[in-house]
Amino acid sequence: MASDKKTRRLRKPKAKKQQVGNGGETHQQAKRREDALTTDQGVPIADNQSSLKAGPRGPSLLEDFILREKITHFDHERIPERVVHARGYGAHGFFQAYPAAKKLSKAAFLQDSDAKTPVFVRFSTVAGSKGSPDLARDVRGFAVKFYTDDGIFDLVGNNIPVFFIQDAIKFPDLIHSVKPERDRGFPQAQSAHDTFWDFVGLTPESLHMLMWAMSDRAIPRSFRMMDGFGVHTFRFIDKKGKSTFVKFHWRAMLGSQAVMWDEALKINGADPDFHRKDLWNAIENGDYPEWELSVQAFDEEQADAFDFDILDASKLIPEELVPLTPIGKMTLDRNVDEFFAETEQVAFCPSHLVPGIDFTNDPLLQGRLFSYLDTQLSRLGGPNFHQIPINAPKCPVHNFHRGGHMQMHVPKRGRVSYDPNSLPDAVKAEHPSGFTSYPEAMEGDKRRLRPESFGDHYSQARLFWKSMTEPEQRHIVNAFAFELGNCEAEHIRRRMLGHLVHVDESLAERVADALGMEGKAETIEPTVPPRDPDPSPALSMVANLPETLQGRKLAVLVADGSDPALVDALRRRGKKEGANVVVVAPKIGGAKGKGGKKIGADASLGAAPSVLFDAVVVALVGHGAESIAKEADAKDFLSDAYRHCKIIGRVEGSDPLFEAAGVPIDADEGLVKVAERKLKPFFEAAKRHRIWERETEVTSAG
Ligand code: HDE
Repeated sequence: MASDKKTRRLRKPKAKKQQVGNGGETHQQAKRREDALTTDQGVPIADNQSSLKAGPRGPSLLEDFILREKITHFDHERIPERVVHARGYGAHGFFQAYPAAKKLSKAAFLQDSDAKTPVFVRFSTVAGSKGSPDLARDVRGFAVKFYTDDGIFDLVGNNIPVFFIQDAIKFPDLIHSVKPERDRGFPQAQSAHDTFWDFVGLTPESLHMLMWAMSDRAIPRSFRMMDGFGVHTFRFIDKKGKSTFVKFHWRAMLGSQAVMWDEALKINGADPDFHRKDLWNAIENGDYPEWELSVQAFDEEQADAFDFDILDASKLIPEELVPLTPIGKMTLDRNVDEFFAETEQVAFCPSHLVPGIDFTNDPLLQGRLFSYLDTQLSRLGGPNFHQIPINAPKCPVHNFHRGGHMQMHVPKRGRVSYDPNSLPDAVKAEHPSGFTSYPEAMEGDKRRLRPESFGDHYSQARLFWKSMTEPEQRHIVNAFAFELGNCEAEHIRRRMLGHLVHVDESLAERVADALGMEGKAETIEPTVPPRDPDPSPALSMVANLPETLQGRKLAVLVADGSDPALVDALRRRGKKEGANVVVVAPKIGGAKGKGGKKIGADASLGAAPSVLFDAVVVALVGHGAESIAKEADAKDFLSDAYRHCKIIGRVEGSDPLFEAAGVPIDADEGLVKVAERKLKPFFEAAKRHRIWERETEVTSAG
């Protein structure tokens, strides 16, 4: 009986009830073979909607190679994320050298100022995993791949010019301490926990970098508004073989800008893709971001005269000591076509170098030269990762490497795969202009030592602190208080306070005060007593902020009754100033403006809090103003803009919202009246970005 039932179930239903494919009529069939959906083997697929079954209700058949191929490919879609810098975003562009560059280096891409060298850049955070939010407090990676005529040059830098450790052997310890704690698997993308502060507190060489990591540099406003640094000292080699030491600097043409900590926290909630979206949109809109590449160039004699070691990556060279020499400009003008194929598979290696550039003996750099090639083997599956299009040089590649996982290259037929050779199909030979290492003299005993010249851990931390403006110092204090406040172990906090005393006593006191730990600093004896360097004004972001609206985002808050003519005028003026004006209305469908005229919205209030913008205009009138003033989102929009020290334009009629949000209409020069014929004062003020004096009025939390 049972088998009878089974036969019945499998019996073909009557033709009219049978469903084939996705239901026939709605499915667009490709008209031509070239447009056809195919398997990976190129076999055209007739039905991509249903798996192959015995009867309409199954079971599925093992022979369904189309289903199995599709699912198998899907199962293997992910590759291991980068062990550090997992969260990142990339774009294509080009680099053009300035004429001055060729005097310093014979590198092919620095010789011709008319030539455009293609580049690919990937920006990243360090600690978080691939899905972590963009605005974590963290160092940002700034890695540039130059596809030069002489091969690939990777400048794999960060947005901070120094590093936590001096020797590569400490890198796994540093990273294990900052990553989620081993037993509990949290926190994600955060240095604010015991293990990180335990490690750095016991590693005083990290003090200088900690000052940078606690500063606003670690919460950039945009990748486009972020400087980059090569960190290590490199060498440039000129045509005669002369070596000049260089430190690489990328300067953002839009200026170096940051968000505030409270903004960062809120942006992570409102738009965790804030940075990647910003870069993508800017490039799509044709606002191509640019960076100038400069070097600090110096010779052996100058290097010997510095009171720090140029091989120590925890030190920078103040620009007042060695000024920047601009050598070219990079423009990013093309988004990727496929995130995975390009941004995820791009493989940077500091060991990718071209003739005209060379390494130094910086022990951190030396370790990196091994690490990156090694990590690509496990991430990308084998030694042929250079054949993936994003990694492939754009100049000829010839050698006798053979085979390996996923070998794509089919050389011309021949027998020779060794060198030297003399058979007729013999191919490429060594070339006199090929890469040669700078013949630096070497001497010394083979030992595991830190040089004494690496011993001063506090002087440059102090240099950084002294170079900051008042608001920047305030933010550093608040960041230390936040991070150490998240440490459960009291001895870890006390130890850090003990280190801060050597950076600056007032810094240590302010942090202790914020933690409620006055007088609790551990006594720490520095190995080398700190010096008291002169400040380096070039290090401050606030002091060097360009007064511009270029690349910034302005929100105009409207509701029913707002004036469409004013909104148009704001859009036009914003565009002229290089800003992106976004109209925010209670509903994405827009508002019914004055005279019944529709005002289109770019975003709804719930989805576009003011933390996503650099300045705001509140353009409310009449009953629209009265009703929006009752909404929590609207009150937060305005009170946050105020708290974050932004320039706020106020259109007459908006007062109910100001009252409801508790924002005084004339508290300071950042609150500016706006009318259709009175736009200039607002746009001029908005170029200042923030009114820092307001910060202490509003909150001590920064
Ligand atoms: Fe990295 N680093 N790093 N790093 N690093 C990696 O390589 C490493 C260091 C930097 O967008 C990894 O491909 C060691 C300093 C960037 O794909 C890995 C040491 C600086 C990126 C690695 C350092 C950097 C990485 C992980 C101490 C600034 C992302 C995945 C000796 C100058 C590149 C990968 C991208 C990535 C090792 C220290 C910058 C594991 C051992 C200093 C921008 O190889």
